[in-house]
Amino acid sequence: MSNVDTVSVSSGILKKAPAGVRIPTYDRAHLKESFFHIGVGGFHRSHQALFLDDLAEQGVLDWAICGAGIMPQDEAMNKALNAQDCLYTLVERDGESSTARVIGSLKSYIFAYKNPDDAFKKLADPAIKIVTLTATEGGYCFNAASGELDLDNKNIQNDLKHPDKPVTIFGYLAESLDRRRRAGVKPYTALSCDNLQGNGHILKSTLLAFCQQKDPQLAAWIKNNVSFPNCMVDRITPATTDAERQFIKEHYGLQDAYPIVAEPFRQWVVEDNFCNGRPPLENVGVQFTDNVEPYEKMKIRLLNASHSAMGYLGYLCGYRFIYQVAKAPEFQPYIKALMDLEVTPLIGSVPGVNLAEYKETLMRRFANETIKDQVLRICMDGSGKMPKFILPSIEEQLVLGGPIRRLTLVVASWIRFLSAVDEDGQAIPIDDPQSDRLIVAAKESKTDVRAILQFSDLFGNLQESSRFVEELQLQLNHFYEHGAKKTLQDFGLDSLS
Ligand code: CS2
Repeated sequence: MSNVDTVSVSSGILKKAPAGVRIPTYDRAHLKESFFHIGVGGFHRSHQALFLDDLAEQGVLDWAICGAGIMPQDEAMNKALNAQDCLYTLVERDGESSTARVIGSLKSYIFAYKNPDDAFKKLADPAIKIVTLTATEGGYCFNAASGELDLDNKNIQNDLKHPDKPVTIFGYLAESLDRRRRAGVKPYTALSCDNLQGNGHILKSTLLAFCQQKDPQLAAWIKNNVSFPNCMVDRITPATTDAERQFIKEHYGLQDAYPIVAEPFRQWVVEDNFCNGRPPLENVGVQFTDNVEPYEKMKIRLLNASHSAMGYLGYLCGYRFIYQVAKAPEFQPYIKALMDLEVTPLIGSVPGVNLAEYKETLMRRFANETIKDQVLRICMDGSGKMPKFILPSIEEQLVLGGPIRRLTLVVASWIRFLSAVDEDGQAIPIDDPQSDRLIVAAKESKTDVRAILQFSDLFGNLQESSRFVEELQLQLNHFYEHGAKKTLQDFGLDSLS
C-alpha cells in the first residue's frame, strides 16, 4: 500500500475513508462528552478511547471524552490534536497483520496547563459524569512505602496555595469537586487507570489527605459521595516516534502528527462502583467485577515486573527494543523463571484465568517485533515503578522464606542503570523525576547498597533484611566486576535457587 497520496488526519477525512483505513461511521456532531480524562498520552488513546469508540459505533453517543493535559510537556499533544479536530490514527500490529483506524471518541482537548479555567469550567458541567486519569505511577505524589500523600512535595504545596492554577491531579480533582459541591451538582466518579495495585483506593486516600488540608468539610463530602473504582488496564503502547509517523504515512497515506502503533491485545477489568452512572462498557469487552485485586496483582506483578526486568538489564546488555530482549535466548529462561518461580506462587487464583496460558501470552506479546516498544520507555520513572512492580514481591517472598534472586536482579540492574554510565563509559539517559538523588545514591551503592536502600519512601524497610541486602550487594558487585551479560547468566537462570 505504499506510494499512495497523503491525506491529513482531520474532520475532512470523515467524508471518505482512505483505502485500508477504518473511520468512524457515527456522527461525531452528536457525541456528548461525559468523560473528562487527565493525561491524554499514547495509552489512553490506544485503550479507553478505543473502547469508547467501539461503543459509539454501537450507537451509544453520549459517552465521549474531553481530554486534558496538565503538564507543560502536553503542549505537543495539544497542538497535534487540536489541529486534527482531535482525531488520530491507531494502528494495531502483530506479525503480518496491521489494521488502521481513525478514532473519534475524543471530542475535545483542553491544554489545562495553560488554560486551567477552561478545564474547571468543563469539570463543573453536570454532563461530566466520570473523570478518568492516567497520571503515571509517579503522578500520585505519595510515599510508595507508606502509601501516604507527600504533603511536602512542591507541586502539592503549589496546589494547596494556588487552587486556581494547579499542577497535579489532586489540585484539579479537589477544586472541581469543591465547585460542584458548592453549586449542588452531583459529583463525578474518579477512575484511576494507572498501574498501581488498588489504584482506586490509592486515589481516594491521597485525595482525601489533600482535601483534609484544603477543607475538611470537602474531604468529608468526597468521602461520602464520590466513588473511586479500582481497575486493571492493559495494552502495550510504545511511545510515538517519527518511525511510527513514517509507517502510517507510507502504509496508509495518512499524515498524522500523533498517531499510535500498539499491540492488538487489550484488557480492562473494572470494579462496578460508579456514583454518577457509567456507559455499558460490558458490551465492548470490558469486564466488570466486585473484586479487581487478583487481576491487578497478576498484571502488575507479571507483566509490568517482567517489563522492568527486561528494561534495565536489557539496556545494560545493549538492547534498545523490548522484542529484542524478549527474543534473546539468554533472556527467555530468566523471564520465565522470574515469573514461574518467584512471582506466580504469590498470585493465588484469578477468576477465569489460567496463569500458565496468561504467561505464555505475555511472552508472545513481549516478542511482538512490529510494535517496537522502546527499552527506554520501560526504564522511565523507575522510582514510581520499582516500589509497585517488584519490591512488594520481594517483601512477600522474604516473609515466606521463598526465592528472591531473580527479583533482586531487577533491583540490582536498576541501581547499575542509575549509575548513569554504561560498561563502555557511555552516558545512560536517566528519565526519572527523582534522578538527582537516585544517581548520587546509585554511584555510592557500588560500595554499600544501603546508600540507596536508605530511601525508605521507595524501599520501605527492606534495608533491614540482611538476606536481601547481601544478595543485592553481591549482584551489584558482579555487575561491576563481570558485566551485565555475565551477571544475567550467573543470577538469572532457572537452574539457580
Ligand atoms: C510498562 C507499561 O511503563 C511500563 O513500565 O510496563 O507501560 C506497560 O506497557 C503497560 O502497563 C501495558 O499494559
